[in-house]
Formats: sequence, C-alpha cells, structure tokens
Amino acid sequence: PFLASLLTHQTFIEGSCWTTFIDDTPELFKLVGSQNRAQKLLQYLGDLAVNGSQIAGQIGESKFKGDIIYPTLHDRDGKVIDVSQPSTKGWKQILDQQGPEGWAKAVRANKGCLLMDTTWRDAHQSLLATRVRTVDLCNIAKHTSHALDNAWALECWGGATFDVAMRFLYEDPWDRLRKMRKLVPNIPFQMLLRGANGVAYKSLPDNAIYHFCKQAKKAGMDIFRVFDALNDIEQLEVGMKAVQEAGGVVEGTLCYSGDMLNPKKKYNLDYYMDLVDKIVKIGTHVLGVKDMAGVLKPRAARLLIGSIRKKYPDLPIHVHTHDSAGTGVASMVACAEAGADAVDAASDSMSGMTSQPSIGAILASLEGTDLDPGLNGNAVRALDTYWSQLRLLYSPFEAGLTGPDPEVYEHEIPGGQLTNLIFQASQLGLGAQWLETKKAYEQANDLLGDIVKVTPTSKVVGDMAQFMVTNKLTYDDVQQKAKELDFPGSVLEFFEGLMGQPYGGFPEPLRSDALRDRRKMDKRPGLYMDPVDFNAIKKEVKEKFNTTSETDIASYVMYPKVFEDYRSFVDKYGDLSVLPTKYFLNRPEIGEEFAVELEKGKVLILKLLAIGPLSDETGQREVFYEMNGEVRQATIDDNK
Ligand code: 3PY
Ligand code: ZN
Repeated sequence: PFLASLLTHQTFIEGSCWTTFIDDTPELFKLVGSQNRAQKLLQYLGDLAVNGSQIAGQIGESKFKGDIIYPTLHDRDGKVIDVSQPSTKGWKQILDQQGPEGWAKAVRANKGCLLMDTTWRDAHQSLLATRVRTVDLCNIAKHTSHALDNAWALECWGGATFDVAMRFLYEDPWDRLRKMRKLVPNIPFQMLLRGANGVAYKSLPDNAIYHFCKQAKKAGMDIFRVFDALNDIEQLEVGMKAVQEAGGVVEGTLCYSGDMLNPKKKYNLDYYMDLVDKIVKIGTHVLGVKDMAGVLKPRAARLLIGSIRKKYPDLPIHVHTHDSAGTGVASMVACAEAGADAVDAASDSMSGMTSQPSIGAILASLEGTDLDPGLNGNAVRALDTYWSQLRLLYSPFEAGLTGPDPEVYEHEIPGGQLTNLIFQASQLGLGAQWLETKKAYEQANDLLGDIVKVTPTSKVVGDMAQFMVTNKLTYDDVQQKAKELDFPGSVLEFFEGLMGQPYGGFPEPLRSDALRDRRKMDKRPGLYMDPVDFNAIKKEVKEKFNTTSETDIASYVMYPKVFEDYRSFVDKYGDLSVLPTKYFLNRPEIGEEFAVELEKGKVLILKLLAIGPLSDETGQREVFYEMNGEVRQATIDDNK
C-alpha cells in the first residue's frame, strides 16, 4: 500500500520529486495508516460475520437495530433548545471559579436537593454489565449538558467502567473521559474510587493511587466519591488524600450495610456517626453515604441523614442508593427531607431494580416543593427517549431481572453483584441453585464476620457462597473443616488483610485455620508494599507498547495484564471505538450499507457482500465486503 500511495501521489507523478520527498510528505504514511486501519477493521467485521460477537458475555443479538432517533429538547418556555453546542452554565462553572471549598458552600446554600445522574456509570454497570461504549455516551452528551444543566454531577467514570472499557470494549478509559469532558463543559463529573484499591480489586502502593488521581483530575474529573469496602478509615484516607493532592473534590464516603433500625445488627447509628467523625477529621468537601445494596429504608434514611445534618450543619451530604427492593424513590425523598444536598438517580429507562431509582420519579416527587432539584422535567423525560433505545441496543447484556427483590434486606447483595449472580445462574440454567446461592451468601457473610459488602469484599462473600454451594458445604462444615478446605483465592486475600481490616476484627479461628502458614497483615496493606518505581515502569511501557503517555502508564500500573491484552487487541483490529455499537455487537445483513468515520473526514462506506464456504484444509472462510465501492476480502478462522 505504501508503494501504491507513493506511485499515485501527484508530486511523484509530475516527476518533481525531490530527494527528501518521502520524509517531507507525511500524508503518504497517513494513507498507509488509514488503509491499515481499514484492513484491521475489516478483519474485525469479518470475524464478527463468521464467529459472532467477541464481546464476552453477549447473549444473542440486540433487540434494537434501527437508527437511533435523537430527542428534541424544549426549554421551560416551550422553545426548542439548540443542541449543536453544549450548555456552558452549570455547577461546573461554580466549581471552577470558586474551588472545592467555595463550591461546597454554594451547594449548602442551595435550597433544593440536587440530583446526580448515574446513567453513564453505575446504572449501566448495574443493569448492562458495564458495557455501554464511549460512542453512545458522546452521541447524547450535548443533549445531556442541556437537559441536566443544574445537576450536581454526572457520574460517568471509575468503578468497573475503567477495567471493563479495556477488558471487554477494547477502549481506552482515559480517551472516554477526555471526550466526554469536551462535550459536557457545564456539569461536574463524578467518579467512584475504591480508596486504596484505586479502581482495582485490591490495594496498590500509595503512590500509584496518587498518580492515578492526578491523571484523572487532569483529564477532566471533578468529584471523587472515595469509599473503602470495609469502611477501614486508613484505607479510605489514602484515597481521600490522593484526591486532595490532585486538587479534586473529596467525597469521603461511608458504606451503609445491614439495618440500623434492627438492634440485633452489627452496624448501628453510633457506628456510622463515629465513622462520619473520622471522615470529617481527615478532611472532606462532601460526605458521601453509599447504600450499595439498596438496604437503606426510608425510616433509617431519615434517622441517619437527620443525625449527620444536625451534627454537621455545614457539611454537604450526598446519598447513593440502589433500587433493588423497590424503595429507592421513597428513601431518596426521605434523605432530601432530612437534609441531604444531593441524591442519586438514573434516566428512567436505565433505572429501577439493581440500578438507581428513576430520575423522573424523584423529580416528580420533589417538584414544586422547597426541595425542587431545579431540572426541567420535560427535557429530562425527552432525554430518556434516547436511553430507552440504548437499553434495547444493549439487550444482549441484560440479566433478565423481572422485578424488585425485597429479600435484599436479608442477603444484602450489592446491586451490580446481584445482576451478575442472576446472570451467571441463568446462563448456567441454575434457577434453583440461584436460591441456594442467595442463602449461602447470607451464611458466607456470617462466617466472614458480617462484613461490609461492596467491591471487592462483596466478591469475597460471593466466591465463598459459590464455593459452599458447589462443594455442598454447610455453615458448620466450613467451620469444622476449615483446616483442610481449599478456599477461593479472594477469601484468602481477604483473610490475609489485603483488603484492609474489618470492623470488629477477622473471625477466629476461621481466619487462622484457612490461612495456615500464609501471612497475616494487621495494618493496611500499603504499609507492606514498596512504592511503584515509576521510572522503571515508564521504561517498560515505552519498550513494550511504544508509549510515554502518563495515562497509559496509570492503566498499566492499575491493570498490567488487562492493559497488555487490550493493546494486543488494538494491534490486531485497530481502534474500534469508531464503530457504531450496532455493528460492534451484531453482524449486518448481507447488502446492508453502513458508514464508519475512521478519523475526521475519512469515512468508510461498508457493505457485507458474502461469507464464503468453509475450507476443509485451512478451517477458514473468506469474507467479502464492499468498502467505498471496492470489493475487499478478509480471511477469517472459523472458530465455531
Ligand atoms: C464499584 O466499586 O464498582 C461499585 O459500584 C461499588 O458499589
Ligand atoms: Zn452503586
């Protein structure tokens, strides 16, 4: 292709070629580059045509295959809003002008209860296995900047989105953040940070967390909800300090577990108030209350938020919940009435059950009261027409939830994990086993000492539960046979102390019996780790991946293997973030024409022509595509 590009270049044809012509004519290489990219894309499309989607976890094809219809938004006077440009007015401007402290004061002075929309992060993490792609966020970004112009924030990054972007979507999470930021300049961005675990599943050296937060702030992040899965204050402090140093808004967060109203339960009001005191002492701009399983009942919400508000009148409070039991709207309204400054909600079509409660329903409940969130309900509903189509586009990742599960008050499985476990059980056809797993989850939690359950400790309890079901072990069996049992890796890591220290200590003798001669850490894991040697890592990343980007380095430090696999995929297929989701997940019909913009102004018009017969010799097939009027073919291994 390079030779073809050289031979057809006008200067070359005219014979006025000078000796450094090749060096001075970068478009020759660009042509080669885009031809290369086109060929790689063809390879992906060919693979999809022969073998079906390679996106792990996909079951079947999308329920929506039409062209997406974009909403028309109207302002409060009924005038059409021009969405060709994003809105430039919102809480982001106040944050940028006044800094985190000034912004926190302005938030406290605001009469209404603000809403954070979680559709871009937790809602799809909880309902669609975190599979929503950058292109689908960017396509609705300008509309969103108008419809949610008075929102507290858009939760759009962190949590599982970071690794899933690379692991399953073959995208760079940092690229997503930068793109979204450009398109939404007026609404603060919020992310979820797992304290000393960053966005990983166990602790990293402290300097890795500091480096990560600095990059995130630089790429456009504003508010960092920092939690620790065990409410271990030392683990939490690492994340909070890293955000502080990066110049971000610190939302030091307590994770709500159990039932505060039940005197027999471990975590009571005194426990939470003591935790709030500790978070405030470290220094936080906002207090986050994170109800990851959706077990904060309205009456408990009123008591908890009311008590915090009374003790800390100047501290902004931001509450997060999941609607698993169906009480999400009632609980969030109760929080607003008790003095919360902001609560979380998701676009109606992406809300309910294991996701956040419906933004439309919360808006309707608060509209016209002193707590009115200040959003235009018509525009918010219009925005949701986009998400109703997207929900069907991503239907291959639905877990098949059919209704609320008030049993969550017993098993306390966090929203995202509940979806995953149901999905796994239905994939394996284990309906009855699912009921057993739920019961085993409760028992596993008791065995582990009734711990706070959220990523990564929720995985520990889930793994233990599945281990008990698979090996037909009762609660007593586990205790009695602990010295001989081959416990799951995550359980051993938890017992070692790699996820921090649980409130009330580790269960003994189970911990010692399970660990045998493995180490026991009785302080936070970061104290046992050497700092990341960033000079050495930089060299390694340059050698292995030919990049010096600080965000690539941050990805590699957080997830070395995932990053490596992601880069090999991109080497093979190119950057697929440009491919519309419909064609990323589904094979087109024969003869169906579609366009892909490889880069600005470089559009490919593609049409699947035919899939050739299977060659007995090679086990391959030829796939024929028309690409900008020319027939192109790709040779594909048939893996079926
Ligand atoms: C995460 O850590 O990804 C969570 O969403 C926890 O609730
Ligand atoms: Zn959540």
